[in-house]
Amino acid sequence: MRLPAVVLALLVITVTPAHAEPRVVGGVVVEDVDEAPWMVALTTSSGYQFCGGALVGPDLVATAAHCVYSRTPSSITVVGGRLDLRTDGGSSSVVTQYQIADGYSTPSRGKDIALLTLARPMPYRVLPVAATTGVYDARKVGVVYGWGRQEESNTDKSPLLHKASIPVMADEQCSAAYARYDAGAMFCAGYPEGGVDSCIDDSGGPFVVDGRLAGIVSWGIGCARPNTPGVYTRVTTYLS
Ligand code: 4AZ
Repeated sequence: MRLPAVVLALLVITVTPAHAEPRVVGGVVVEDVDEAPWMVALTTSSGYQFCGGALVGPDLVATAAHCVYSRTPSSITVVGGRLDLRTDGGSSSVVTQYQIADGYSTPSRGKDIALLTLARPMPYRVLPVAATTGVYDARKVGVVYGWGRQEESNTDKSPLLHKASIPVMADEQCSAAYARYDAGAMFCAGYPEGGVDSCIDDSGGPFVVDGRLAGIVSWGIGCARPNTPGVYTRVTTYLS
């Protein structure tokens, strides 16, 4: 039997779960640098991307402490203005020094934030830092950006920047998921049914609410699992 294309399309739409596309996990490709001009990749000197970050000043990058604490500043290259990491577009700079939040030990204990100073300022629009805790109201929707895994157990990474919109989760729901949850240091984002999340190598990347840096990809159990949200550094606790 031959079905008209429009009927086939409807069948496909009905049987595809809402958040099933394998992208960040469940996201889409960022098509235009102007959508996220402040997004940067943290790479090794040989160009291997291991974390994300956001320009919060021309020569200042906010990222996760756990992305940098075991590395020397000069071994970290920051790449800006480049969506496709196979290209040499945009600009890059080594890090001259970094500051990690006082008392940082592991992501699940909080304080998972670092500020990197670049050897060369970058000519891109910076991301303002959230100024009020209203950005953490449950059901505010943020956008997370990264070059990380598109599925929890698939180590293939896309060289293309991805983004996904994810709602902030209420503290009570996050505490139910994680005994270690500390509402002063973190917040959670995710759907109860899972499907959309940050994942390995998205760490350090921005969670943007109302055009401002509200969170930094920090930790979680796996990626995009049901009732297992991603955990983000609560930026307003540490930066102003
Ligand atoms: C990680 O290991 C990681 N699903 C990042 C984000 C999340 C989990 C793990 C959140 O870099």
